[in-house]
Amino acid sequence: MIMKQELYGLILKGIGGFYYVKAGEAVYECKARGLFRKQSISPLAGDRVKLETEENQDAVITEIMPRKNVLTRPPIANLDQLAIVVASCSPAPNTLVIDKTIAAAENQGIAPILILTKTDLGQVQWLRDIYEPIGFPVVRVSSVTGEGIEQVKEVLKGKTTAFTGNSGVGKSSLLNRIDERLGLETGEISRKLGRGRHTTRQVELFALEDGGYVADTPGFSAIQLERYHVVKKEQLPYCFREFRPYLDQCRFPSCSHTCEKGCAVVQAMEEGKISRSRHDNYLALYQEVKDLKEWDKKGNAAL
Ligand SMILES: Nc1nc2c(ncn2[C@@H]2O[C@H](COP(=O)(O)OP(=O)(O)O)[C@@H](O)[C@H]2O)c(=O)[nH]1
Ligand SMILES: [Mg+2]
Ligand SMILES: [Zn+2]
Repeated sequence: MIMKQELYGLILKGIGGFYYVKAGEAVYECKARGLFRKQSISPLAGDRVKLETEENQDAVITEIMPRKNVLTRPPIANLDQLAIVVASCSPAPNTLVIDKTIAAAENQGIAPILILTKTDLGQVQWLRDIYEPIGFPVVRVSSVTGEGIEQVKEVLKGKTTAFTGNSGVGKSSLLNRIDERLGLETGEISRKLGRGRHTTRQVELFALEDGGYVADTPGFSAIQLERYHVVKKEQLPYCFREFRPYLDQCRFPSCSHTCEKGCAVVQAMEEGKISRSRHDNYLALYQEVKDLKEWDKKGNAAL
């Protein structure tokens, strides 16, 4: 008879003090040791953990493995990619939210991908013109016509990806098209049929048929996102990847790349090598973080 067993697994979700951990093909309902609270680290979806199981007792998470990265909005660890979902219309795209989210991902070394939904309603070429030249993949999809669904499946294969974006952009609809087993609640279903099988109140990772994991996340409004500081001002310029080639060419070593004389970033923007929209959003984010006190910054390295 096995008395005590030690296992390694992946946290799929945490809810009400319980964590659901996938170890092999089984999912264990676990509690976490008080230990983590003392270290002010709480287990997150995406965490690789060590478990102890004992007969007739709750399984317990005893250790969190070192994280390769972590986001606070959405709260998740160890992502390969962050899929930033934007609707071509309804709700209208907001480039400040997009750039803030991209910066948070870049700051953690997570690859941002843009997914442009509702292409049946509009095409928004101007968004592609901003993001494709910088090297961000922009996948266009419609959950109505099926456009781009296969392409998204390809992008997700074998990777761990969180979907983020304002509520109503079509995240859950898209994920349902990718894998119908997910049965995520969408705007329409909740109105017409009541609750779907899964509501998106917390982050939950799902194993995909073709390998890899996806997390649907609760939608955040642009205003909610405003409350989360992106990155420290020293790191912010590096989180705008197209600024990087210019950063050591400014006249002043302390250049903030906002308005200084001899700023190579501003000059590149004026010459059309950096998009005005991206630089404008850099200015807005810089204003947000420039006066933060140290204690304000703590724990806010991610979005
Ligand atoms: N026209 C159109 N509507 C869509 C599309 N995807 C989602 N919707 C609608 O947009 C609303 C919000 O979708 P939902 O998936 O719940 O968005 P979420 O909040 O981002 O998860 C629902 O009424 C969907 O039916 C699409 O590709 N085209
Ligand atoms: Mg949803
Ligand atoms: Zn500069």
